[in-house]
Amino acid sequence: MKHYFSSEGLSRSVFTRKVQVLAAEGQTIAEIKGHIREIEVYPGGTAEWWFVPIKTGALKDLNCTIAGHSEAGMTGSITIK
Ligand SMILES: [Cu+2]
Repeated sequence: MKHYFSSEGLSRSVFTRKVQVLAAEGQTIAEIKGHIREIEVYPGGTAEWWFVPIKTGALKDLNCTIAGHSEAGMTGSITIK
């Protein structure tokens, strides 16, 4: 099942260096550069978000935006110190 990693607060608190996309076998298949707010990850895949924090904060808006997933507990918080 695919999932989303979504946090508007994180996107506003970091400078994204790149997002690296890996296939199920582990090899890199794409690198994405620029402003990122949400990443969709498919079954067996991996996305690595490389960033530099630019401000501190306690972010409570991490969630999966697929219908029913946040309600099922796919939420989280991020602390940048
Ligand atoms: Cu999900």
